[in-house]
Amino acid sequence: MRKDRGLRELYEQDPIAADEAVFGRRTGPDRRGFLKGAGLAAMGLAIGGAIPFSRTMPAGLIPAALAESVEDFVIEGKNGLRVLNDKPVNAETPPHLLDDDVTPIAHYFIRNNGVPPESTSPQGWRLTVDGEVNETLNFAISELADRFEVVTLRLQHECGGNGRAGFNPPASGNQWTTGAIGNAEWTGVRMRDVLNAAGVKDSAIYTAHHGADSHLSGDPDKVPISRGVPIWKAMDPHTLIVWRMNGQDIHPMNGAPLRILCPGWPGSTSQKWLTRIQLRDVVHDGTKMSAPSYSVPYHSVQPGADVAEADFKIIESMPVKSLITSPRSGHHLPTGHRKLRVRGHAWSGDDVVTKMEVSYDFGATWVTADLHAPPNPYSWQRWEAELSFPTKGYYEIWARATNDRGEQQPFIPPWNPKGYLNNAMHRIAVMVPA
Ligand SMILES: Nc1nc2c(c(=O)[nH]1)N[C@H]1C(S)=C(S)[C@@H](COP(=O)(O)O)O[C@H]1N2
Ligand SMILES: [Mo]
Repeated sequence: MRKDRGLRELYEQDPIAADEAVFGRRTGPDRRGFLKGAGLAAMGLAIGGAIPFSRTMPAGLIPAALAESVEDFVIEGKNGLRVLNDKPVNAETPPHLLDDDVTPIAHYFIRNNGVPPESTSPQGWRLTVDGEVNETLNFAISELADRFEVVTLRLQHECGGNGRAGFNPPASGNQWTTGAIGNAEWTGVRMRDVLNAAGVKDSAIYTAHHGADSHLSGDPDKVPISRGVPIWKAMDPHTLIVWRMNGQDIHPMNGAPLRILCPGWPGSTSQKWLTRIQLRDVVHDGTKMSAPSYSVPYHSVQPGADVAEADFKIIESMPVKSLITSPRSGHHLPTGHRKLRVRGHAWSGDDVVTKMEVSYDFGATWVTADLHAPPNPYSWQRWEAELSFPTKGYYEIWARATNDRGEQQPFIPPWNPKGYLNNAMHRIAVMVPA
Protein backbone atom coordinates (compact mmCIF):
# COMPACT_ATOMS: atom_id res chain seq x y z
CA MET A 1 0.00 0.00 0.00
CA ARG A 2 2.52 2.52 -1.22
CA LYS A 3 -0.11 4.61 -2.94
CA ASP A 4 -3.75 5.22 -2.09
CA ARG A 5 -5.08 3.39 -5.19
CA GLY A 6 -3.17 0.37 -3.98
CA LEU A 7 -5.18 0.26 -0.79
CA ARG A 8 -8.48 0.59 -2.62
CA GLU A 9 -7.52 -2.27 -4.94
CA LEU A 10 -6.28 -4.30 -2.03
CA TYR A 11 -9.65 -3.89 -0.31
CA GLU A 12 -11.37 -5.15 -3.45
CA GLN A 13 -9.04 -8.11 -3.96
CA ASP A 14 -8.02 -9.10 -0.45
CA PRO A 15 -9.98 -7.32 2.27
CA ILE A 16 -8.26 -9.22 5.07
CA ALA A 17 -4.79 -8.13 3.98
CA ALA A 18 -6.03 -4.56 3.45
CA ASP A 19 -7.59 -4.61 6.87
CA GLU A 20 -4.29 -5.68 8.42
CA ALA A 21 -2.48 -2.95 6.51
CA VAL A 22 -4.61 -0.20 8.05
CA PHE A 23 -5.62 -1.63 11.41
CA GLY A 24 -2.43 -3.58 12.09
CA ARG A 25 -2.00 -7.26 12.86
CA ARG A 26 -4.09 -8.91 15.50
CA THR A 27 -2.44 -8.64 18.87
CA GLY A 28 -4.82 -10.71 20.97
CA PRO A 29 -7.18 -13.46 19.82
CA ASP A 30 -9.68 -11.05 18.34
CA ARG A 31 -8.69 -7.50 19.32
CA ARG A 32 -7.02 -5.01 17.08
CA GLY A 33 -5.96 -1.47 17.71
CA PHE A 34 -8.11 1.46 16.71
CA LEU A 35 -7.30 3.30 13.57
CA LYS A 36 -4.41 5.73 14.14
CA GLY A 37 -1.09 6.96 12.77
CA ALA A 38 -0.03 5.54 9.41
CA GLY A 39 -3.11 3.32 9.15
CA LEU A 40 -5.44 6.27 9.61
CA ALA A 41 -3.48 8.32 7.06
CA ALA A 42 -3.58 5.48 4.49
CA MET A 43 -7.30 4.95 4.99
CA GLY A 44 -7.92 8.69 4.67
CA LEU A 45 -6.00 8.78 1.39
CA ALA A 46 -7.89 5.78 -0.02
CA ILE A 47 -11.31 7.21 0.75
CA GLY A 48 -10.34 10.79 -0.11
CA GLY A 49 -10.67 12.60 3.21
CA ALA A 50 -9.97 12.70 6.93
CA ILE A 51 -12.22 10.70 9.29
CA PRO A 52 -13.41 13.00 12.10
CA PHE A 53 -14.90 10.13 14.13
CA SER A 54 -11.98 7.71 13.70
CA ARG A 55 -12.01 7.29 17.50
CA THR A 56 -15.41 5.60 17.42
CA MET A 57 -14.77 3.66 14.22
CA PRO A 58 -14.85 -0.04 15.07
CA ALA A 59 -11.58 -1.93 14.64
CA GLY A 60 -11.46 -3.81 11.36
CA LEU A 61 -14.33 -1.92 9.75
CA ILE A 62 -14.07 -1.74 5.95
CA PRO A 63 -15.22 1.78 5.08
CA ALA A 64 -18.47 1.89 3.13
CA ALA A 65 -16.66 4.08 0.58
CA LEU A 66 -14.51 1.09 -0.41
CA ALA A 67 -17.10 -1.62 -0.19
CA GLU A 68 -18.99 -1.21 -3.42
CA SER A 69 -18.71 -1.67 -7.14
CA VAL A 70 -21.70 -1.55 -9.45
CA GLU A 71 -21.82 -2.87 -13.02
CA ASP A 72 -24.65 -2.23 -15.39
CA PHE A 73 -26.63 -5.19 -16.60
CA VAL A 74 -28.59 -5.01 -19.81
CA ILE A 75 -31.85 -6.91 -20.00
CA GLU A 76 -34.88 -5.66 -21.87
CA GLY A 77 -37.10 -3.59 -19.61
CA LYS A 78 -34.54 -3.47 -16.78
CA ASN A 79 -31.75 -1.01 -16.10
CA GLY A 80 -29.16 -0.21 -13.47
CA LEU A 81 -29.25 -3.67 -11.88
CA ARG A 82 -26.08 -5.42 -10.75
CA VAL A 83 -25.86 -8.91 -12.20
CA LEU A 84 -24.72 -11.64 -9.83
CA ASN A 85 -25.29 -14.59 -12.13
CA ASP A 86 -26.66 -15.05 -15.63
CA LYS A 87 -27.39 -18.81 -15.47
CA PRO A 88 -29.90 -18.52 -13.87
CA VAL A 89 -30.44 -14.75 -14.02
CA ASN A 90 -29.93 -13.08 -10.65
CA ALA A 91 -29.66 -9.32 -10.42
CA GLU A 92 -29.96 -6.88 -7.54
CA THR A 93 -30.81 -3.20 -7.24
CA PRO A 94 -28.28 -0.63 -5.96
CA PRO A 95 -29.76 1.22 -2.95
CA HIS A 96 -30.06 4.62 -4.67
CA LEU A 97 -32.34 3.02 -7.32
CA LEU A 98 -34.72 1.92 -4.56
CA ASP A 99 -35.56 5.49 -3.58
CA ASP A 100 -39.10 5.49 -5.02
CA ASP A 101 -42.02 4.59 -2.75
CA VAL A 102 -43.11 2.14 -5.45
CA THR A 103 -40.17 0.27 -6.96
CA PRO A 104 -40.18 0.78 -10.76
CA ILE A 105 -40.35 -2.42 -12.82
CA ALA A 106 -37.05 -1.44 -14.48
CA HIS A 107 -35.29 -1.52 -11.10
CA TYR A 108 -37.01 -4.51 -9.54
CA PHE A 109 -34.58 -7.31 -8.63
CA ILE A 110 -34.60 -10.71 -10.34
CA ARG A 111 -34.03 -14.02 -8.61
CA ASN A 112 -34.43 -17.05 -10.85
CA ASN A 113 -33.67 -20.62 -9.79
CA GLY A 114 -34.22 -22.13 -13.23
CA VAL A 115 -35.09 -21.19 -16.81
CA PRO A 116 -38.21 -19.03 -17.26
CA PRO A 117 -40.95 -20.45 -19.52
CA GLU A 118 -40.73 -19.53 -23.21
CA SER A 119 -44.18 -18.00 -23.33
CA THR A 120 -45.35 -15.64 -20.62
CA SER A 121 -48.49 -14.60 -22.48
CA PRO A 122 -51.71 -14.46 -20.42
CA GLN A 123 -53.54 -16.07 -23.37
CA GLY A 124 -54.32 -19.65 -22.47
CA TRP A 125 -52.56 -19.46 -19.06
CA ARG A 126 -54.35 -21.64 -16.47
CA LEU A 127 -54.19 -21.89 -12.70
CA THR A 128 -55.21 -25.16 -11.03
CA VAL A 129 -56.24 -25.34 -7.36
CA ASP A 130 -56.25 -28.90 -6.02
CA GLY A 131 -55.18 -31.19 -3.17
CA GLU A 132 -56.98 -30.90 0.17
CA VAL A 133 -59.96 -29.03 -1.34
CA ASN A 134 -63.57 -30.05 -1.81
CA GLU A 135 -63.43 -29.40 -5.55
CA THR A 136 -60.48 -29.05 -7.94
CA LEU A 137 -60.79 -25.75 -9.81
CA ASN A 138 -59.10 -24.39 -12.90
CA PHE A 139 -59.06 -20.72 -13.91
CA ALA A 140 -58.04 -18.50 -16.78
CA ILE A 141 -56.59 -15.20 -15.56
CA SER A 142 -59.68 -13.34 -16.82
CA GLU A 143 -61.87 -15.69 -14.75
CA LEU A 144 -59.91 -14.87 -11.58
CA ALA A 145 -60.56 -11.17 -12.28
CA ASP A 146 -64.26 -11.73 -12.95
CA ARG A 147 -64.99 -14.04 -10.07
CA PHE A 148 -63.09 -12.47 -7.14
CA GLU A 149 -62.56 -9.00 -5.73
CA VAL A 150 -59.56 -7.38 -7.43
CA VAL A 151 -57.20 -5.56 -5.04
CA THR A 152 -54.08 -3.41 -5.45
CA LEU A 153 -51.49 -3.27 -2.66
CA ARG A 154 -47.90 -2.08 -2.17
CA LEU A 155 -46.03 -5.07 -0.81
CA GLN A 156 -42.48 -5.57 0.43
CA HIS A 157 -40.85 -8.67 -0.99
CA GLU A 158 -37.30 -9.64 -0.08
CA CYS A 159 -35.19 -12.68 -0.96
CA GLY A 160 -34.24 -14.77 2.09
CA GLY A 161 -30.62 -14.61 0.90
CA ASN A 162 -30.48 -10.81 0.64
CA GLY A 163 -27.30 -9.67 2.43
CA ARG A 164 -25.57 -13.04 2.08
CA ALA A 165 -22.35 -11.31 0.90
CA GLY A 166 -21.98 -9.81 4.39
CA PHE A 167 -21.45 -13.08 6.25
CA ASN A 168 -18.10 -14.38 7.40
CA PRO A 169 -17.19 -17.18 6.86
CA PRO A 170 -18.94 -16.75 3.50
CA ALA A 171 -21.97 -18.83 2.56
CA SER A 172 -22.29 -20.29 -0.93
CA GLY A 173 -25.01 -18.96 -3.19
CA ASN A 174 -25.70 -15.63 -4.85
CA GLN A 175 -23.68 -12.95 -3.13
CA TRP A 176 -26.52 -10.46 -2.65
CA THR A 177 -25.49 -7.25 -0.92
CA THR A 178 -28.57 -5.15 -0.10
CA GLY A 179 -30.58 -5.17 -3.33
CA ALA A 180 -32.80 -8.28 -3.34
CA ILE A 181 -35.79 -6.29 -2.10
CA GLY A 182 -38.60 -4.47 -3.84
CA ASN A 183 -41.87 -2.77 -2.96
CA ALA A 184 -44.03 -2.72 -6.09
CA GLU A 185 -47.77 -2.13 -6.42
CA TRP A 186 -49.35 -5.48 -7.20
CA THR A 187 -52.86 -6.08 -8.57
CA GLY A 188 -54.69 -9.38 -8.34
CA VAL A 189 -56.95 -11.41 -6.08
CA ARG A 190 -56.59 -12.68 -2.54
CA MET A 191 -55.31 -16.24 -2.38
CA ARG A 192 -57.83 -16.77 0.43
CA ASP A 193 -60.79 -16.09 -1.86
CA VAL A 194 -59.54 -18.52 -4.49
CA LEU A 195 -58.87 -21.26 -1.92
CA ASN A 196 -62.26 -20.73 -0.30
CA ALA A 197 -63.95 -21.10 -3.70
CA ALA A 198 -62.39 -24.56 -3.96
CA GLY A 199 -63.37 -25.32 -0.34
CA VAL A 200 -60.47 -25.75 2.09
CA LYS A 201 -60.65 -29.12 3.89
CA ASP A 202 -59.82 -29.31 7.61
CA SER A 203 -56.89 -31.53 6.67
CA ALA A 204 -55.19 -28.71 4.72
CA ILE A 205 -52.23 -27.35 6.70
CA TYR A 206 -49.82 -26.11 4.03
CA THR A 207 -49.76 -24.82 0.44
CA ALA A 208 -47.56 -26.13 -2.38
CA HIS A 209 -46.78 -23.66 -5.17
CA HIS A 210 -45.92 -24.78 -8.70
CA GLY A 211 -44.56 -22.71 -11.60
CA ALA A 212 -43.88 -23.14 -15.31
CA ASP A 213 -40.11 -22.57 -15.26
CA SER A 214 -37.79 -25.49 -15.97
CA HIS A 215 -34.71 -26.95 -14.28
CA LEU A 216 -31.29 -25.64 -15.35
CA SER A 217 -30.19 -29.18 -16.24
CA GLY A 218 -32.96 -29.43 -18.83
CA ASP A 219 -34.23 -32.58 -17.09
CA PRO A 220 -38.05 -32.34 -17.35
CA ASP A 221 -38.44 -34.47 -14.20
CA LYS A 222 -36.58 -31.93 -12.07
CA VAL A 223 -38.21 -28.84 -10.61
CA PRO A 224 -36.24 -25.59 -10.00
CA ILE A 225 -38.26 -24.57 -6.95
CA SER A 226 -41.63 -25.37 -5.33
CA ARG A 227 -42.29 -23.83 -1.96
CA GLY A 228 -45.33 -23.21 0.20
CA VAL A 229 -46.61 -21.58 3.37
CA PRO A 230 -48.72 -22.64 6.36
CA ILE A 231 -52.41 -22.32 5.57
CA TRP A 232 -52.83 -19.33 7.93
CA LYS A 233 -50.38 -17.27 5.89
CA ALA A 234 -52.10 -18.31 2.66
CA MET A 235 -55.41 -17.11 4.16
CA ASP A 236 -54.00 -13.70 5.15
CA PRO A 237 -55.83 -11.07 3.07
CA HIS A 238 -52.49 -9.57 1.95
CA THR A 239 -51.28 -12.80 0.31
CA LEU A 240 -52.18 -12.31 -3.34
CA ILE A 241 -52.26 -14.01 -6.72
CA VAL A 242 -51.28 -11.17 -9.07
CA TRP A 243 -51.13 -10.35 -12.79
CA ARG A 244 -50.31 -6.60 -12.72
CA MET A 245 -47.19 -4.85 -11.40
CA ASN A 246 -47.33 -1.04 -11.02
CA GLY A 247 -50.43 -1.01 -13.26
CA GLN A 248 -48.62 -2.79 -16.10
CA ASP A 249 -48.02 -6.35 -17.21
CA ILE A 250 -45.62 -8.13 -14.85
CA HIS A 251 -42.10 -8.19 -16.29
CA PRO A 252 -41.33 -11.65 -17.79
CA MET A 253 -38.42 -12.10 -15.34
CA ASN A 254 -40.68 -11.24 -12.41
CA GLY A 255 -43.12 -14.04 -13.14
CA ALA A 256 -45.50 -12.92 -15.92
CA PRO A 257 -48.31 -13.53 -16.52
CA LEU A 258 -49.28 -14.79 -13.03
CA ARG A 259 -47.47 -15.12 -9.71
CA ILE A 260 -47.96 -15.22 -5.96
CA LEU A 261 -46.99 -12.23 -3.86
CA CYS A 262 -46.63 -13.43 -0.28
CA PRO A 263 -45.37 -10.28 1.45
CA GLY A 264 -43.03 -10.19 4.45
CA TRP A 265 -41.87 -13.78 3.94
CA PRO A 266 -38.84 -15.08 2.04
CA GLY A 267 -39.21 -14.12 -1.64
CA SER A 268 -39.12 -17.80 -2.55
CA THR A 269 -42.66 -18.28 -1.20
CA SER A 270 -43.90 -15.95 -3.98
CA GLN A 271 -43.97 -18.46 -6.83
CA LYS A 272 -43.50 -16.93 -10.28
CA TRP A 273 -45.09 -18.23 -13.53
CA LEU A 274 -47.75 -19.75 -11.29
CA THR A 275 -49.68 -22.74 -12.68
CA ARG A 276 -50.90 -24.62 -9.61
CA ILE A 277 -51.63 -24.22 -5.92
CA GLN A 278 -52.04 -27.51 -4.17
CA LEU A 279 -53.21 -27.78 -0.57
CA ARG A 280 -51.44 -30.40 1.49
CA ASP A 281 -52.02 -32.26 4.74
CA VAL A 282 -48.27 -32.17 5.53
CA VAL A 283 -45.61 -29.46 5.44
CA HIS A 284 -44.85 -29.22 1.71
CA ASP A 285 -41.77 -31.20 0.69
CA GLY A 286 -41.13 -29.67 -2.75
CA THR A 287 -37.74 -28.57 -4.12
CA LYS A 288 -35.99 -26.15 -1.71
CA MET A 289 -38.47 -26.80 1.12
CA SER A 290 -36.14 -28.89 3.25
CA ALA A 291 -33.14 -27.84 5.36
CA PRO A 292 -30.80 -26.16 4.81
CA SER A 293 -32.76 -24.39 2.01
CA TYR A 294 -34.58 -21.29 3.29
CA SER A 295 -33.97 -22.52 6.84
CA VAL A 296 -31.90 -21.25 9.77
CA PRO A 297 -30.73 -22.92 13.00
CA TYR A 298 -33.23 -22.77 15.89
CA HIS A 299 -30.47 -21.43 18.13
CA SER A 300 -27.54 -19.20 17.24
CA VAL A 301 -24.43 -21.11 16.25
CA GLN A 302 -20.73 -20.35 16.07
CA PRO A 303 -19.76 -18.89 12.66
CA GLY A 304 -18.70 -21.73 10.39
CA ALA A 305 -20.36 -24.44 12.51
CA ASP A 306 -21.90 -27.58 11.01
CA VAL A 307 -25.60 -27.74 11.81
CA ALA A 308 -27.57 -31.01 11.83
CA GLU A 309 -30.64 -31.11 9.59
CA ALA A 310 -32.96 -31.56 12.59
CA ASP A 311 -31.73 -28.29 14.10
CA PHE A 312 -33.08 -26.11 11.27
CA LYS A 313 -36.41 -24.31 11.11
CA ILE A 314 -38.10 -22.98 7.97
CA ILE A 315 -37.86 -19.19 7.71
CA GLU A 316 -41.22 -17.44 8.05
CA SER A 317 -41.52 -13.68 8.73
CA MET A 318 -38.43 -11.75 7.54
CA PRO A 319 -36.47 -9.61 10.04
CA VAL A 320 -36.62 -5.84 10.66
CA LYS A 321 -34.56 -3.94 8.10
CA SER A 322 -33.99 -0.60 6.38
CA LEU A 323 -32.11 1.05 3.54
CA ILE A 324 -30.65 4.50 2.95
CA THR A 325 -31.80 5.31 -0.59
CA SER A 326 -30.71 8.97 -0.76
CA PRO A 327 -28.08 10.23 -1.03
CA ARG A 328 -26.16 7.62 -2.94
CA SER A 329 -23.10 6.26 -1.12
CA GLY A 330 -20.02 8.35 -1.95
CA HIS A 331 -21.99 11.62 -1.95
CA HIS A 332 -19.95 14.82 -1.61
CA LEU A 333 -21.66 17.78 0.01
CA PRO A 334 -21.20 21.09 -1.85
CA THR A 335 -18.43 23.30 -0.41
CA GLY A 336 -19.59 25.21 2.65
CA HIS A 337 -22.53 22.87 3.34
CA ARG A 338 -22.79 20.88 6.57
CA LYS A 339 -26.44 19.82 6.48
CA LEU A 340 -27.75 16.81 4.64
CA ARG A 341 -31.20 15.28 4.25
CA VAL A 342 -31.10 11.50 4.21
CA ARG A 343 -33.98 9.18 3.51
CA GLY A 344 -34.91 5.61 2.79
CA HIS A 345 -37.36 2.83 3.58
CA ALA A 346 -37.86 0.44 6.48
CA TRP A 347 -39.81 -2.82 6.69
CA SER A 348 -40.18 -5.83 8.97
CA GLY A 349 -41.72 -9.06 7.67
CA ASP A 350 -45.19 -9.50 9.21
CA ASP A 351 -44.54 -6.62 11.66
CA VAL A 352 -44.53 -2.82 11.62
CA VAL A 353 -41.48 -0.57 12.00
CA THR A 354 -41.98 1.83 14.90
CA LYS A 355 -38.63 3.61 15.15
CA MET A 356 -35.91 4.66 12.73
CA GLU A 357 -32.53 6.08 13.70
CA VAL A 358 -29.41 7.27 11.89
CA SER A 359 -25.84 7.85 13.10
CA TYR A 360 -22.88 9.72 11.55
CA ASP A 361 -20.31 8.78 14.20
CA PHE A 362 -20.11 5.00 13.68
CA GLY A 363 -23.00 4.30 16.00
CA ALA A 364 -21.77 6.28 19.05
CA THR A 365 -24.88 8.50 18.96
CA TRP A 366 -28.20 8.23 17.09
CA VAL A 367 -30.62 10.76 15.59
CA THR A 368 -34.30 9.75 15.44
CA ALA A 369 -35.70 9.98 11.90
CA ASP A 370 -39.24 10.86 10.81
CA LEU A 371 -40.96 7.59 10.06
CA HIS A 372 -44.13 7.39 7.98
CA ALA A 373 -46.93 4.88 8.49
CA PRO A 374 -47.20 2.35 5.65
CA PRO A 375 -49.81 3.28 3.00
CA ASN A 376 -51.21 -0.24 3.49
CA PRO A 377 -50.12 -3.15 5.69
CA TYR A 378 -47.02 -4.92 4.31
CA SER A 379 -45.75 -1.90 2.37
CA TRP A 380 -42.34 -0.63 3.32
CA GLN A 381 -42.30 2.67 5.22
CA ARG A 382 -40.63 5.94 4.17
CA TRP A 383 -38.25 7.60 6.66
CA GLU A 384 -36.24 10.81 6.50
CA ALA A 385 -33.87 12.78 8.69
CA GLU A 386 -31.71 15.89 8.56
CA LEU A 387 -28.12 15.65 9.75
CA SER A 388 -25.63 18.43 10.61
CA PHE A 389 -21.98 17.46 10.41
CA PRO A 390 -19.67 19.10 12.97
CA THR A 391 -16.54 19.35 10.78
CA LYS A 392 -15.30 18.50 7.30
CA GLY A 393 -14.15 14.98 6.51
CA TYR A 394 -15.25 11.43 5.76
CA TYR A 395 -18.44 10.23 7.42
CA GLU A 396 -20.51 7.12 7.33
CA ILE A 397 -24.23 7.23 7.81
CA TRP A 398 -25.58 4.15 9.50
CA ALA A 399 -29.30 3.42 9.67
CA ARG A 400 -31.21 1.10 11.97
CA ALA A 401 -34.90 0.28 12.30
CA THR A 402 -36.79 -1.10 15.31
CA ASN A 403 -40.13 -2.93 15.03
CA ASP A 404 -43.22 -3.12 17.25
CA ARG A 405 -41.76 -6.16 19.03
CA GLY A 406 -38.69 -4.14 20.05
CA GLU A 407 -36.46 -6.02 17.62
CA GLN A 408 -33.69 -3.83 16.20
CA GLN A 409 -31.27 -4.21 13.33
CA PRO A 410 -27.90 -5.42 14.59
CA PHE A 411 -24.47 -4.39 13.36
CA ILE A 412 -23.49 -8.05 12.91
CA PRO A 413 -26.43 -10.44 12.45
CA PRO A 414 -26.24 -14.08 13.55
CA TRP A 415 -24.26 -16.26 11.16
CA ASN A 416 -26.09 -19.24 9.63
CA PRO A 417 -24.88 -21.91 7.18
CA LYS A 418 -26.73 -20.65 4.08
CA GLY A 419 -26.32 -16.95 4.76
CA TYR A 420 -29.98 -15.97 5.19
CA LEU A 421 -31.64 -13.06 6.99
CA ASN A 422 -28.77 -10.59 6.99
CA ASN A 423 -30.44 -7.48 8.39
CA ALA A 424 -27.26 -5.60 9.30
CA MET A 425 -27.61 -1.83 9.50
CA HIS A 426 -27.13 -0.22 6.11
CA ARG A 427 -24.13 2.14 5.75
CA ILE A 428 -23.24 4.78 3.20
CA ALA A 429 -20.20 7.03 2.76
CA VAL A 430 -20.51 10.82 2.74
CA MET A 431 -17.77 13.42 2.25
CA VAL A 432 -18.02 16.89 3.78
CA PRO A 433 -15.40 18.92 1.86
CA ALA A 434 -15.11 22.11 3.91
N1 LIG B 1 -41.29 -20.27 -10.40
C1 LIG B 1 -40.37 -19.64 -9.67
N2 LIG B 1 -40.78 -18.81 -8.68
C2 LIG B 1 -39.88 -18.15 -7.93
C3 LIG B 1 -38.49 -18.32 -8.14
C4 LIG B 1 -38.08 -19.18 -9.18
O1 LIG B 1 -36.89 -19.38 -9.43
N3 LIG B 1 -39.05 -19.83 -9.92
N4 LIG B 1 -37.60 -17.65 -7.30
C5 LIG B 1 -38.11 -17.29 -5.99
C6 LIG B 1 -37.21 -16.49 -5.19
S1 LIG B 1 -35.97 -17.31 -4.39
C7 LIG B 1 -37.41 -15.15 -5.01
S2 LIG B 1 -36.46 -14.24 -3.96
C8 LIG B 1 -38.47 -14.44 -5.74
C9 LIG B 1 -37.88 -13.33 -6.59
O2 LIG B 1 -38.85 -12.62 -7.29
P1 LIG B 1 -38.43 -11.61 -8.42
O3 LIG B 1 -37.48 -12.31 -9.35
O4 LIG B 1 -39.67 -11.16 -9.07
O5 LIG B 1 -37.72 -10.46 -7.76
O6 LIG B 1 -39.22 -15.28 -6.62
C10 LIG B 1 -39.45 -16.58 -6.10
N5 LIG B 1 -40.34 -17.29 -6.97
MO1 LIG C 1 -34.99 -15.86 -2.88
